[in-house]
Amino acid sequence: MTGTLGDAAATLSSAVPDPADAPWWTRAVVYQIYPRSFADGDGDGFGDLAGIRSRLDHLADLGVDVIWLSPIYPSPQHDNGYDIADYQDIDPRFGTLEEFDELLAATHERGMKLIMDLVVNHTSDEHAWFTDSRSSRTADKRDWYIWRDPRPGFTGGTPGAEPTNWRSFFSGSAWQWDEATGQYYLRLFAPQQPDLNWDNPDVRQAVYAMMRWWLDRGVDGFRMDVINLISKGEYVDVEPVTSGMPLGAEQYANGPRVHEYLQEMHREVFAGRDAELMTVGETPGTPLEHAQLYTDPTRAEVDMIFQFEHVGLDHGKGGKWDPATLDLRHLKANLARWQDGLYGRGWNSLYLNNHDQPRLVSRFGDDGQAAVEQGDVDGGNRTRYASATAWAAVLHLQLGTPFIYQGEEFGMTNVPFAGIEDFFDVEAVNHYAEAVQQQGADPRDVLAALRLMTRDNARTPVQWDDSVHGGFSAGSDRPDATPWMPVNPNYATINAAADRASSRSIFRFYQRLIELRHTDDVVAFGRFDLLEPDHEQLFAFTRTLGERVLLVTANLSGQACALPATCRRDGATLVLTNLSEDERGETDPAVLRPWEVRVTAVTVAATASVTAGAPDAGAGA
Ligand code: TEU
Repeated sequence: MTGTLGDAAATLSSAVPDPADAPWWTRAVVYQIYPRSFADGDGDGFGDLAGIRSRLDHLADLGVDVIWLSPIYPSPQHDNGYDIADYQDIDPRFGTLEEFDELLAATHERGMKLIMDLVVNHTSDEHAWFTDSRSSRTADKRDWYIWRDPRPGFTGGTPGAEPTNWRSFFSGSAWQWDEATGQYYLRLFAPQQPDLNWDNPDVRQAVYAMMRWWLDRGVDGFRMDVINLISKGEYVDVEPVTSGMPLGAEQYANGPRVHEYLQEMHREVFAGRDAELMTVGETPGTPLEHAQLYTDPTRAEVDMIFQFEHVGLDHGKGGKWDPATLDLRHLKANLARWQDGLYGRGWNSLYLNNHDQPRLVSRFGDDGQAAVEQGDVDGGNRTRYASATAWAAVLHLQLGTPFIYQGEEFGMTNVPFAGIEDFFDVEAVNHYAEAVQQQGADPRDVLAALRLMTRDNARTPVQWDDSVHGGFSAGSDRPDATPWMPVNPNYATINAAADRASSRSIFRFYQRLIELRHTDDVVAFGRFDLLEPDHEQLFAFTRTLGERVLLVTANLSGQACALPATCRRDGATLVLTNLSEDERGETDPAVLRPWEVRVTAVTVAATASVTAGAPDAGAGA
């Protein structure tokens, strides 16, 4: 393991945040926008800043505090913008810097903050830095990237000549042959995404200057893309290990100088203004021990990270493309370990989906699509509502900062992709090519895995209403513009307008969860304690802050389940449920219905003091 864990761990702080002076983001909820697919303001079938601007009130109504924008910078879009050709401008498909400033102002006017996506482990191969670097071996910026000679005894560009046996996240080797200069460059992702050499101080200073430029423009922080991969170790072959990370990761995940560079970044970019800002590091392949280092406030690295262990528990031995059934006990154990492990030491982010993961309700819940196909639209929507809200509650009522991915707030589902031609994502397309064409896998098996796990499940246009293409271009002068990616065919019944008009509204349930985090400090700061860890249907836990205890009990299955005595408290007050008015009337305190969530509160000192008539517990229904 790299990154000097030992001695650093000894110096970790252990201070539970005091609600009185805790950072603002400890009570915040973040909403992620994937601009390509959020809303099309100019009728070209491609999402943009004008489209986002036109839907800001949807976010303000939801009650979120921060908007995270996935990349909007000039990019050839080989990886949908995560291949940046110019860090200090806006891709014309999304708009202009002026439009960005207007969007930022409109966001701030609504009391929300906006954080940008910082993608600095790699650039686009069309970035001027790389154009210079690949121009010749003696180019000024040659050392801004990672170049290596072919493996000794091999002719460059031939199989096996790659400097090490490392693999890319997007299939194939992590090295790209450059005929012109006769060397390979490292690219952990696509060939069009060469890795920057962070050991070069000029690279770091150029990145810090760019970050300060955006902060001076008024943005409120950054989501940092694969920030734990920036410090590489030894460029040597490695033995295959099953880690969910590509071959070679042990040489660059949480590398030797990563913490040093993040502390330097904090000094150079955030020092003196970090109280108003928020940073979240995306850190695939990061164990809890490193997370404690990254998020320990006394170390001044990042405020929180995205851990990946909990979104890898339904990956079989063959990794993400070998889907396996999720065992709820494993997920509970993992989340509880992170809740305990960062309590008073760092800070968690809370997410179950984003632009890289399948849709939450389809993956973890029951999206009701099977029932709909049988003609039972109501039944399908009822199940989708119940399972989406049950999972939302168990996620949002944990300790940490919740992240909502666009469309999650009204239960968008995975997509019934037919053939390989329906996929757009470089990760999926490359995997299919490698598995079928190179490894001779049965295309039906590969497609079945792609349908379940592809990132494209998260990338279809947002379904605003039941008008043409789900209203994706409704705000433009060409509302029937053909979207860059087809809208999910279920948009006629699953869309924001229908959900908000429904008696069972997932949107209203999220509003209630966000309101609870804003108003009840036991949600933002209470200690987490898991109950019934071995129960296969039930996810139950308490949150305790002083005398106030919140009890969360959720049946995360399609079958009713008895509520153990450990999960019942006398004199408890109902705070939140996803049951409708009439269903609540027939509730059996000892049984949870399929996908029922029940949140109650007690005051441990004197139960009598529990506030009678707590605000309307029955959100959404
Ligand atoms: O993702 C990094 C990352 O871990 C993912 O590639 C992940 O391994 C994969 O999606 C799981 O299937 C970040 C961005 O979020 C992603 O969209 C980019 O493609 C990637 O970095 C490269 O910038």
